[in-house]
Amino acid sequence: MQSTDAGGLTVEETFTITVTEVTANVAPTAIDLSETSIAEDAAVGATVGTLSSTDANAGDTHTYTLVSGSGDTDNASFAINGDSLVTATTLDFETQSSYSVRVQSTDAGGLTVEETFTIDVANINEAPTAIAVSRTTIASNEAADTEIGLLSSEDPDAGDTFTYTIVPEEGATSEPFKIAEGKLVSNEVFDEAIQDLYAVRVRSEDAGGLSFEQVLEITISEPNVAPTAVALDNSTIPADAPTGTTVGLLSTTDANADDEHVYLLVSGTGSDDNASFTIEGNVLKTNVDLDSSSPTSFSIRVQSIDRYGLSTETILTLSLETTP
Ligand SMILES: [Ca+2]
Ligand SMILES: [Ca+2]
Ligand SMILES: [Ca+2]
Ligand SMILES: [Ca+2]
Repeated sequence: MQSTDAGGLTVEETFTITVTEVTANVAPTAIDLSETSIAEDAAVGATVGTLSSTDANAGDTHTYTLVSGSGDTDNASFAINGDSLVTATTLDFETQSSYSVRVQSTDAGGLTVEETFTIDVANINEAPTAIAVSRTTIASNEAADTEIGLLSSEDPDAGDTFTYTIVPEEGATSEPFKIAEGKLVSNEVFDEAIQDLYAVRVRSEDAGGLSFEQVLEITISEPNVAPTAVALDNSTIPADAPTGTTVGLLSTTDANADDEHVYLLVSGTGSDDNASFTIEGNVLKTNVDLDSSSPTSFSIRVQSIDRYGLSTETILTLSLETTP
């Protein structure tokens, strides 16, 4: 640049002009969550992950909020603490394993972007909480190794598996019970006249090695006797009876009030029509299609076996209703 005065004298000087580009603020374009999985049972306030934003303005700062909109289903179960997404409730894998939240990032200039995240709750193993046995009685005089009942466990983890052991009484010299294949089994011959109630401490250990102990009470009942007869509550089959029609319910006469019975069609005298019927539990059903062209009288032979293996057999006569 040159400056000339009134007399024509000049001076020159060089100036450097720096042009600074002032970039306008633009909205953030994406939000990132550093971790999208958290273990179940984490304390309330536990950090799921850290939030960060993609923003063309270098050095811009961002604040995060949970906002309503698509994907906000589980916002209430979480909170924002600074730039951390944290839990606002205890997460239980067995109750809900996947959560959805909607997060907004607001930059220093007030421009925003929103994004939806799926949070997976990871399963952790939890200890069993209860033990049960399917039967709590055994008859006097039964041999050792008699099955008492099937053991089962309650456990928060679906599909967990369990190993059972007897926890001996301190100072005990013998153990009246043992466990075989998940069943509580007798280890001696009981006599209700001597002792009619026992307590046995059982431990259940789950597949992950966590365990629970519970005392089960076993009652000794009167000696077993064989059942004496099988009865059917209905012996008339409807006129048109397709395969699978229920005929009636089977029951057993047995002096042992709390006994249980399994029914079978067995060969022998009176078993002529066994093939036309089938038994499911204590329900007698037809095993062929019966109609007006079928015989009208049937004879079957049914065996009832009690819990300890004693049995009786009865011949039952059935008739097919004839259409008038
Ligand atoms: Ca910005
Ligand atoms: Ca679990
Ligand atoms: Ca478990
Ligand atoms: Ca019996």
